[in-house]
Amino acid sequence: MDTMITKRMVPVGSQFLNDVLAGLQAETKFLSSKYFYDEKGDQIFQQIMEMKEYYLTDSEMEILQEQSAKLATLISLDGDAFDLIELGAGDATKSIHLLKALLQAQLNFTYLPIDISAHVIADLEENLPKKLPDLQIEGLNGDYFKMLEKAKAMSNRRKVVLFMGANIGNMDLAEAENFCRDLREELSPNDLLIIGFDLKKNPQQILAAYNDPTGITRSFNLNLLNRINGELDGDFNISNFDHYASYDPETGACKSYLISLNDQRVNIGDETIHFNKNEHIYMEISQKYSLEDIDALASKTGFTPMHRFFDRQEYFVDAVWKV
Ligand code: AVI
Repeated sequence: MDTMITKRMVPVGSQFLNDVLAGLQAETKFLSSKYFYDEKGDQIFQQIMEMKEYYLTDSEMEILQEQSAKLATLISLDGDAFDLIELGAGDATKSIHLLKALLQAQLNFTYLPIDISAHVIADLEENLPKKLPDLQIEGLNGDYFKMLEKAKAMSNRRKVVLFMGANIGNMDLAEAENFCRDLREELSPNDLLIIGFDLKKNPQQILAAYNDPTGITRSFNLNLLNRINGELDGDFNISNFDHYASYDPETGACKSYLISLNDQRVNIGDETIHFNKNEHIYMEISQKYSLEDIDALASKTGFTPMHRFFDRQEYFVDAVWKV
């Protein structure tokens, strides 16, 4: 009875269900890391960002804390009004430093955070004006490109787009190229893109960030199986899977997998998936870039590199590209 109720709760043809089944029925199994972020996944990601091994957050935070005034000068160009559009704004803990610097420089801009989570946007609209009373904010809840279209329809002011947090790294190189090209299509001459990349560095350091000894990243990956159990009527036995992370210094691809620890069957709704012992599910890529890779990506997709902001250790870069 319970099962029937749960099954009816899964909308037939839901995108999540379709993507999960397509991934697990493929010859080489995969799941999309975009589904990591349910409420529990958000909490675990918060813990990841606090881990000492996960240097990315501190590095980008240092850039914004220490170099936002310079970034604001660069953004202001000829001083005309603009829209600052942030893709995947989250709680804006990093971008708040830039917002402060832009306000301090008395620039005329509206902050348009875009996020797929309505909850995130509502929080930003409620809390940011308490911290920055002069801020003009217009939150946009939805898909990046649909919301960009909406932002363009709202005003014809110059656009400055922020895409930080190394989120571009969660796309493989071909996807990143398509994404940047699509973004370029939405922008006009003199618009800017500020985009965060995690840099290629000592492979041990990169691997440690995605394979922490406390197992936080492991639970981040396994949580997607829990999510499938809860939302798609799955019966994964989580203890039958382990987390494996790899980094290839030649390509810069840091990948994570879940490994089936034995031969097993898993039901998801009416479908049954077979796993062989040691079979892997490809979960996520966190692509690392060299400066040459970044410039090549810019020029292949119609942008001109304008400036780079590094943290002191040069682990991370926020690149400023001009259309
Ligand atoms: C959100 N994204 C940039 C993170 C990253 O570093 O690829 C997600 C993550 N996965 C494991 N740890 C962190």
